[in-house]
Amino acid sequence: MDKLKFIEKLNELDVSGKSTIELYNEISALAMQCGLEGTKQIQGKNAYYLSMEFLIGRSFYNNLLEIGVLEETQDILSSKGVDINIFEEIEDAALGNGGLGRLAACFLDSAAGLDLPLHGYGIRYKYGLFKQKFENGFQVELPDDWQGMGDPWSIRRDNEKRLIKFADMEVYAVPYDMPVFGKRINRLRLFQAEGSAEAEKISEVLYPADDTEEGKLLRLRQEYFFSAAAVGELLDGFVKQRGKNFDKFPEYNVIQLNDTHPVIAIAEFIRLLTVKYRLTFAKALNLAKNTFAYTNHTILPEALECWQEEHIKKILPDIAEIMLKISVYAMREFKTLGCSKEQASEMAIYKSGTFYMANLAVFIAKTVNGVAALHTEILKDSLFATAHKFYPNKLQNKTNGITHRRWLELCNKELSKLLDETIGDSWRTDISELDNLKGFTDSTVDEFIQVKQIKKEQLLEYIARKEGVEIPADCLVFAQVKRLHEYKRQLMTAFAVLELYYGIKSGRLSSLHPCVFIFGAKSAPSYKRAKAIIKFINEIAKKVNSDEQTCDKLRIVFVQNYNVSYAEKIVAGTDVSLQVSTAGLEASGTGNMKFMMNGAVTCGTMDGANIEIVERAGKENNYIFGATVTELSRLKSEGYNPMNYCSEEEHRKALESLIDGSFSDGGSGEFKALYDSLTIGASWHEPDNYFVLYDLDSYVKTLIKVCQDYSDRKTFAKKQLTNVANSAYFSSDRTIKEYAKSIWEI
Ligand code: 26V
Repeated sequence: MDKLKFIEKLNELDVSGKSTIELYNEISALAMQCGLEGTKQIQGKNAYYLSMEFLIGRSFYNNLLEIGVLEETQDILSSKGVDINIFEEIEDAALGNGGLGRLAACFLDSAAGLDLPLHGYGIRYKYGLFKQKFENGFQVELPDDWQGMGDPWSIRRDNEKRLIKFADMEVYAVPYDMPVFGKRINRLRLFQAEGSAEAEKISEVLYPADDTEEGKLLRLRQEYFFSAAAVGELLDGFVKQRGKNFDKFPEYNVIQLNDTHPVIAIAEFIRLLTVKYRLTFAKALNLAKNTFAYTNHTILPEALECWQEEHIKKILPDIAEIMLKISVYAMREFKTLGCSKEQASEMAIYKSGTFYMANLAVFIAKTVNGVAALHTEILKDSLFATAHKFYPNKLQNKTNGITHRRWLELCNKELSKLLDETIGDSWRTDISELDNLKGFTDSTVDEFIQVKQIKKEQLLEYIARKEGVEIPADCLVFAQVKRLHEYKRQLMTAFAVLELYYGIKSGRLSSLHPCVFIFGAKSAPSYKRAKAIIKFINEIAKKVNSDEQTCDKLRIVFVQNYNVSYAEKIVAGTDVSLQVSTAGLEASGTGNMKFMMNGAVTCGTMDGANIEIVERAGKENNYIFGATVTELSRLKSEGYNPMNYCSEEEHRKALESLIDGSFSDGGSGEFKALYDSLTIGASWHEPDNYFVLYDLDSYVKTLIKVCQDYSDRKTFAKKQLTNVANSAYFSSDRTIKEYAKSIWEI
């Protein structure tokens, strides 16, 4: 890396008359040129992360930070009359949905920072996750044309393209390489589909609608497309460098499968070894067993990939055949291990016309990991219980993490500076140094209060500009930002906030500290209930914010187009992080960690990584409420009747507001559908299957307690700072070190 050259060239740059996009492209290109100088060649063992999603966010500021020229760039540009913040109008690359994709990006960042050879493989979608806006409170989706701004951080590698074959079409996978800067430079390689118009559809959109057969096949093509391109080049590359003694392949390569989406890579690996390189099936399968590792990110059955045999046969007949062979092989192995018929059936890769990709992954992978302690226990006890019994050494826990470079250094320069002054700046390179904050003094607490206030004002100003909602800066800020899903229970927060509103209005809660609830979430375009929840919250916001009787006490805002860049502002300016999923269903959560590191307390359930957060920062410094996994399983076995939990006037009123005309769903009937889902259920589920009404009472009481506690700002700030001081564990540097040691052996 040549910093001096970059600075020299930036000084020479003529900025006059250039548009923001032109400047962005020119400065980025300069950084690429200088940043890439001295790139090391790969030696020894490398790890490869196969993922359908990489939610990298905006690269500009992050890359300049990693190259070590962010501050200089700011100064030089400012001397030329250019505010570095203008580049915030550049779109960020949203090649992912939520936590799973963002985790992949954090992992790449940490590995590069730790000098570990981890490289990503994925798809270069033409359109990332849709852009969201609200029209009359309803979500409207717009295409995310991120490449329209230029793509200065990628290098197209025409000469390394590969031909990927389907039964009915052939398509080129053309690599685009994005460097991942850190102590070393790693590579994120995204493949773009090229060829016929049909073929090019493969890399057009993230998550094509899969409610039709055509949509399902397209998704299957996407999964095979990038998995095959990745596995193909790894095998060919190995042969070129080291010859055909594949026994050595696992000594040099390990492939991490990010969820079930890329699991088809296993079948392609075996296909290539047997067909192209003429190995026996048993040998190829054995090599696969020593090469692949699998991470599970959810226990929700609807999110575990399954493929109909007819679909795979139609476009990938050889892969179908290989998977059937693996299945037969697995059944034989299960038998030798002494499995009963039922046990074998639970682990089966193929059952009556369907392939179960999670079972394929578990059978082949050397290690299978969950993403938080509770989640891993649930995998061991439920989802993969049988596999765990017969392969007791496969399952491991790797609690998620977040990169403290983006999620503290970059998004909260003020807090970072306070840390430098308090404990020295070595935490930036060795996050465990953050532990030294634990004995913080009173004066640090005062300074922290000031920092939080500054970040809050920046956030509220931004929201006022973007959303047109003014929020007083003395507010206590709550935030619930994450994908919209029923299990995450944004609807429960909506009910709770309504109860606060009615309480304030009636005078019963008149002494509450003024507060604001910030929501941010995108709903899958076809997920009706999730969209109805967005509309419901927007309706509540409209009513509450315009009520003169209460609006100096309570505000609500649902920000539009929540994304990585918005998240950077929200996590820094928030006091209370809402993490209220139904116990057992949020595998980990990573937003919870970002908030913690920026000094927000967690108000949440005993779920996912929340448990580990309060284990470290102390229950007394956070606000835990609601049913635990054990309580819920008891409740389920006894038979849960939600109507028994909303007899109190306040809860009843909140629930009924869905149907009593308090709010309008524009005549769509969607609010009634939400109401029914809670009160009578549906053909596919019991009433209130996420226990919203069960936990509502304790949720409201907890929120009131938070508001009361906040009135003693200093004591509350101590809780917040204690969270910062205990957050080192949640840096993805720690997570990556664990993967490197006990999974990848790099
Ligand atoms: C996807 C879908 C798609 C179909 C509708 C239902 C549904 C439900 C859940 C999912 C999630 C798929 C996997 C995923 O994104 N998991 C997230 O992974 C994060 C990183 O490990 C973790 O922090 C989150 O808790 C987990 O939800």
